[in-house]
Amino acid sequence: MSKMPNGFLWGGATAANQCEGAFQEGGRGLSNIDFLPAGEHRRAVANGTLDPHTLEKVRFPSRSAIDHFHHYIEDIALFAEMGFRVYRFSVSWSRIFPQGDETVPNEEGLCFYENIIDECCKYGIEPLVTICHFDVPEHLIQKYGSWRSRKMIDFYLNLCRVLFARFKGKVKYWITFNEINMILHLPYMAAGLTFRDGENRLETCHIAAYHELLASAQAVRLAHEIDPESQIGCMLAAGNTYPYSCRPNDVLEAMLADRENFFFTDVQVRGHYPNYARKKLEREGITLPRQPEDAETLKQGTVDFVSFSYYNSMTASSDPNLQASKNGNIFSTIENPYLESSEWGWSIDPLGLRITLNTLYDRYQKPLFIVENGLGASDVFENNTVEDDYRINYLREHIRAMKDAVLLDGVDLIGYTAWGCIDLVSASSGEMRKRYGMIYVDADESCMGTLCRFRKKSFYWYQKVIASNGESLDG
Ligand code: BGP
Repeated sequence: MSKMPNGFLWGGATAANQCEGAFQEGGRGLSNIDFLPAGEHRRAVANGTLDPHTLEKVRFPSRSAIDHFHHYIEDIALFAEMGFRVYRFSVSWSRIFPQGDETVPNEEGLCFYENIIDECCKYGIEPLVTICHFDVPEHLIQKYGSWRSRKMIDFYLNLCRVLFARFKGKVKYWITFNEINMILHLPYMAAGLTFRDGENRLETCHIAAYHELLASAQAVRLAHEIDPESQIGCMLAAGNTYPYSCRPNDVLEAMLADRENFFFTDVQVRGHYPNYARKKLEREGITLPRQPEDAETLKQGTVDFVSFSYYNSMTASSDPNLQASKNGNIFSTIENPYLESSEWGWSIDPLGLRITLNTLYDRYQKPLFIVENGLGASDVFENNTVEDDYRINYLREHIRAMKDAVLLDGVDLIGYTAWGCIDLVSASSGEMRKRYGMIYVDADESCMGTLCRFRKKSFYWYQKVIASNGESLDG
């Protein structure tokens, strides 16, 4: 009994902005991600404090990335060879609506995604489509101020309508927004938000988040109307926060930190703002631009499943002397002395995945989907391959913890997609050398190279894991 249940969806995940490149081909318009530079200014741009248009002599890695746009046939063939049953990818909004506020979509952009989906179907791979993964058309940012404007809901729904209608019967699983909680941490990267001097950032972020939550709820209804078979999910950057000690004050801090994230999924699963969030907004003096029909919209648009990324757990303390010095997936946190770290300083905590799965399942009682998990590392490419035992170890331990959550604890889990199954540009750092893939891409820090694809050792290891439905983890 150490296999995953029949039909478990094993696979991998990418995002348009980190792999497609070809930023001006096929009629694509510009988007926020085209202005996220590599190097020292990236963080300031991503959090909305530096206007990227003022920068000179910087490189924008997403513009070329790994050129998946021209390599998708070969890439999907490699995914099929690994045995993928699901491939998670995102659409680039500005490929379909180059400006964002048109009424007629760009046919060339739609054809591109149709081809990807058809390639997947050819191999029996289930497409899992993220509608918006850190992606806002530049024109919508300039003209409307992005998600701070309620008009964004309609533009987003136009995109959804086109996608749902075109891919009805081919795509069953959809995700409305990637890591929706990221809007509070990296508002430009996550949602195209920049701020004026003196503007109340927190208020703007919460207003924008409110619009995204309304948009997500309406997308769920729309998907079900167009295709009653479709399953539509929310997506959270997850990972529980542990109390630094068993001091009740630390336990409280950890609970409050978790709520900063759960608040989004609480709305998307339960259909209303939880009391703790209402109280917090009240205390912050933030008034959301509520309209009379909104409460019903949120109530009617609850999701079918809860998907999430998991890279690391976090630690909280009430002791002001303990600083959040440790990196993690976007959030910095207090170092947990019991855990080791990756090269990029993210803590490694496989058991934390079992804890997160159980927490989410206890909280929501909805099917879960792990749609990102993996190790970013700098690989040594030799003899046309990479001996990436460190990646295999990371994945093995996380998959083991996932199996315990499902087979011992009874968590209902739809699937597991390893992040960056093919090397791609890192979201937080913009680096190419922070690689997650089981497929190596010959591209240097400037995304230059032959762009040839090579199978790493982890490719063959994951192939066996999938073929044995999770039974064989030792290679
Ligand atoms: C998540 C994003 C992904 C991905 C991943 C790894 O936050 O959804 O887009 O990039 O983290 O992070 P990074 O690329 O910063 O190593």
